[in-house]
Amino acid sequence: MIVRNLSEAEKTNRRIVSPDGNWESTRLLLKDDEMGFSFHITTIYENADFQMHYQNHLESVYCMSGEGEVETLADGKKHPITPGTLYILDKHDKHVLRATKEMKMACVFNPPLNGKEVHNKEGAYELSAETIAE
Ligand code: 9YT
Repeated sequence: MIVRNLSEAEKTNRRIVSPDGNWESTRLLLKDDEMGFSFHITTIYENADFQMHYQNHLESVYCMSGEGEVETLADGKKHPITPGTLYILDKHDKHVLRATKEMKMACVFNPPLNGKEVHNKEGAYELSAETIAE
């Protein structure tokens, strides 16, 4: 069994701060753990408004606190996000995420992230990235 704690992990290099200033993410479970998915606790900062397109990954995102919306760009639909909302990017959907209040999200990625990924210019993660050494 593997047991990890968020407050402890936040003090390590598992905490990744996005250079674009929109979010930070503590990556609690990664590819090296060999579970077939990764699991992160992500903070989307208040007033963040940015586009993503996970061409190489599927992602599910569960809102634990805060408030915002996610817009799918293919159809222009805006979905409100409040605590309890789960959005599932099952079609590699190009989307915009907006936070009206800082949001805490639990995120699952398939395939799992290596560790150090930040978005490329298309808002995707590359399949190869540096791992986090403990
Ligand atoms: C909700 C979302 O996709 N935020 C971007 C960061 C990502 N969840 C991550 O890398 O943990």
